[in-house]
Amino acid sequence: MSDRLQGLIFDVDGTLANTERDGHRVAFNRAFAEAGLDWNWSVKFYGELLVVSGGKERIKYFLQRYLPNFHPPQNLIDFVAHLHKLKTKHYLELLRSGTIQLRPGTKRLIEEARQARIAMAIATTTSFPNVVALLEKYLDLDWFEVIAAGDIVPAKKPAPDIFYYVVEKMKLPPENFLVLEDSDNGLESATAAGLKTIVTVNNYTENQDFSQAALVVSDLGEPEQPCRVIRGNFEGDYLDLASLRSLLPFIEH
Ligand code: XBP
Ligand code: MG
Repeated sequence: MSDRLQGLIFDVDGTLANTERDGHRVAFNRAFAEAGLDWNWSVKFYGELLVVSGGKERIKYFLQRYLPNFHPPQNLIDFVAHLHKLKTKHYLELLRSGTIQLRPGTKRLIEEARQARIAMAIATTTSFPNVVALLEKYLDLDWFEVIAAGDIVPAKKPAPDIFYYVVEKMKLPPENFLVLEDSDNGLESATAAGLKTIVTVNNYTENQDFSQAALVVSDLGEPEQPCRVIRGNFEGDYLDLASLRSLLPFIEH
């Protein structure tokens, strides 16, 4: 079994960019206002709702848990789909306005991986248009062999479906991948798919359980902006391909 690093799989929200607090959450609130609803998800409350991956699933969870007596003006599925369509429109506007930036080290690592001909993919719960907009704005769609997003699989994270889908498409052994994630849902999903995972935490996820991660850091770091190691065996200031390769043999297969 080779420990050679052959593929990197990136989560999007919270990993490539901190999109939730000032992106998705604001887009949801603008969609609710446009639909004439007085719902407003605060920064703190949205953190509670992030337990559910998937924007449509998150709206349904919100209604079932917090507004059980709400009667939608049409059948629930169509109502949620309508709200989510509005939300995605607002999210794309926010993204295109430059509100959201890539996290430290993400573009540097991706460009290094490209030079080294490491195969790269996206595995995200967010909707495909959101991924395309982010990658087109800051990176390049062509750099990713597979872009697996949103409803392309029947079950969203923490189910392993999205990572199984990517590994199957990439035609590489699971043990030769490393996954970059930010949340417990994402870590659980990747781990269930037999993939080794590095977690870069953010404000919403820093207190979650990452005991199954190969390494937990504040972010990928930059030479002039060192990352903070939260758990695991790494002493550098930033994660580059050499650091990722050094992690491979020490992770339980
Ligand atoms: C994060 C999610 C997504 C976004 C909202 O995805 O759970 O649902 O919060 O996007 P990941 P949508 O961390 O896997 O990138 O409204 O398009 O679902
Ligand atoms: Mg994420």
